[in-house]
Amino acid sequence: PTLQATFYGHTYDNPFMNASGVHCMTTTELDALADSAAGSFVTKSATAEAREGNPEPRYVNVDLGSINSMGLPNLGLDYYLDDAIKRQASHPDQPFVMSVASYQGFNEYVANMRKIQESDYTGLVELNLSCPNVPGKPQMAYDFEDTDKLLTEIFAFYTKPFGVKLPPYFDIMHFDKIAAVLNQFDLKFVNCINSIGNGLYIDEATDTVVIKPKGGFGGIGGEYVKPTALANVRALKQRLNPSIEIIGTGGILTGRDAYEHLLCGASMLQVGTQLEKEGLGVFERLTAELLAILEAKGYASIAEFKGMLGTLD
Ligand code: RRO
Repeated sequence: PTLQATFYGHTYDNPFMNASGVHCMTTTELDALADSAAGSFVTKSATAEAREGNPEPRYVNVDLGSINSMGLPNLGLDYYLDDAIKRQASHPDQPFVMSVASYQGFNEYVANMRKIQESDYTGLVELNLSCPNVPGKPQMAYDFEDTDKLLTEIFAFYTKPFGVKLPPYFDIMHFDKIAAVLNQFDLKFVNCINSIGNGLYIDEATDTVVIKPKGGFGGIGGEYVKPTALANVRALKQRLNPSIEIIGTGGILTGRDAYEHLLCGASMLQVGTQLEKEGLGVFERLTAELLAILEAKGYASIAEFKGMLGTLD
């Protein structure tokens, strides 16, 4: 069988990518991702100005996942834009993804997208509407009206391909609402999910939190989040225009986890916590494990089962 993944009209060797934030801060880290077994990759979410981020410790791996409150540390939009412009010629047929966020809120999102529109970068952008870790700043995509306003303003001038990174939703009505907002726009993809925001992990030996920012509250990733991630992939796939593809992110530790995201309708798959824990070798392991599942089930390609989750009625 083949693990070839089709995404936004392009064919990738396999569906695996890093999740933004992991192994993608510098040109050196991005070079290593580009040379890895991953099918594609995404850059660290950029803000208009470079940022140090929150005080450390701000990322901790735990048994069943991770907790982070990085606070958008990044080298600034100009750095990632320069890197992407130089890099894009090396990936003409499998474009990578540039992640863009905002520290200040609404106006900075618009300004960042305007700068990309006016640049020579022609590739994909992932607009991060879901950072949970900036003290005092809400996650944009939990505000349906603001998200609608923001996308309306961006689509008034932006002509290059982009998608959005969403936070997890936990109510059927919220799936309906975000889908209704997103379906008004010619988005190329949505990425479900960012970390589950503002969890709390307590160290058993010391009875204290494990990360310093925000009194220990941070975004949860890893095994903890897989059922929520799968539900969000499935729910958005069922509700979005067929032209909007899904990137599945959350709880991918094994080939089986990857397979389940694909059953729910994901086209590409991103690995965050497990990449942080295991390093770039995770992509060789995951591709081997997913390939073995296709072989065992007699599938020749991902297209034969993508989105075909069984239900009991
Ligand atoms: O940098 C972060 O604190 C961070 C971001 Br921008 C995000 O989107 N998701 C996350 O878990 N951490």
